[in-house]
Amino acid sequence: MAIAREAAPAGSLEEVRAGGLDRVDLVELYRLMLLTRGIEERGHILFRQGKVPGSFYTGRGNEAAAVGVGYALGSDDVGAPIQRDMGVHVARGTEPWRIFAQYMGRADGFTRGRDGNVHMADLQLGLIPMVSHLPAMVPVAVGCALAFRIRGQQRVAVGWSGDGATSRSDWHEALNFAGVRRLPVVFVVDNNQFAYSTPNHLEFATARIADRAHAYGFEGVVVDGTDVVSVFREAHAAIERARGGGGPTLLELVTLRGEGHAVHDDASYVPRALHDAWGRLDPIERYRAWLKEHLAGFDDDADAQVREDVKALLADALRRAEASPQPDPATLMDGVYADPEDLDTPHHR
Ligand SMILES: Cc1ncc(C[n+]2csc(CCOP(=O)(O)OP(=O)(O)O)c2C)c(N)n1
Repeated sequence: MAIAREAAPAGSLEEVRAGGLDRVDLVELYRLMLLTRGIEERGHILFRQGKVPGSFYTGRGNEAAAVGVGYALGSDDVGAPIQRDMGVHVARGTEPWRIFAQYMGRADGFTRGRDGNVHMADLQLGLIPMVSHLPAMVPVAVGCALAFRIRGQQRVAVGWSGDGATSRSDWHEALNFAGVRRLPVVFVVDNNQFAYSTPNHLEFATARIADRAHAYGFEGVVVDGTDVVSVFREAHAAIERARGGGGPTLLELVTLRGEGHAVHDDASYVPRALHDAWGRLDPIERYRAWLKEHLAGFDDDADAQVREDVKALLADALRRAEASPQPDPATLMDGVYADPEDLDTPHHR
């Protein structure tokens, strides 16, 4: 039997407003999800055109989970998302043209052609670029939270991992340390039910991943990751509780990975019936239906307007990214090693 609390669904407009989302927010969440999917769909086309070096990963099906948490972050908070969380970057205000430039390894990408194309983040927006090693972003988020505590800052760190990554010991060490110190950190698990081809029932023996929070002294919550309003509500509550000294929360956001692990994987190991059942829970379709039912004035015309705006923005972003040059080979070693004089940590002074 599960120990973790199960989050309530979106509910009525009154309940959603009471949770801190007004009309502008509600339409913006929709726009951000469309933008997220549009970026990844166009990225996939660029890949097929041979313009994206390396492999290509998407978070299809995870748009509500990523946008919902990204939108709940405060302006001084820090996030360490993973490869399924393009929506966090988008919700935080990352410029789409720079994401396309990143995909194509251009000079205006965040890593200027270095490293994997989704190992990216705009540091200016309080996001930390991921590395491949699972679940490396989780201890990093805990380190940020410890720094905020030591400096006396009212800031919160959010660390993401996949479901498979929660089987690693460093994930448990991070949660234990954060629980012991009651650090201002929120752990988000994008539970898309598969770690590459390994299904949930071969990953953990508890009923839910969120049940594990109990062992570390804080609350775990299971959230329908296809319901953007429910995700926002839980993320906002957890972040503000952490800011107020209430310690960590573990949010398990449940979705189904909408595509293969990456473009090389046809995901044929995912049972057809499961795939079809979750296909009916597409987060964008669900939210569009919710808006049309609950938000007065959000009719087909209003919907078409948002979609047209997103389309135009992405067309412009692609043009701008295509015009970005390839990185100058002479800069190859720039940013690979830090000079001691660039560091301000005490032992480097
Ligand atoms: C320490 C480590 N071991 C193995 C891998 C190879 N690897 C990359 S992604 C992946 C599956 C990750 O599954 P999950 O955490 O559920 O995230 P998802 O990709 O499903 O979103 C594995 C095993 C890795 N990156 N790091």
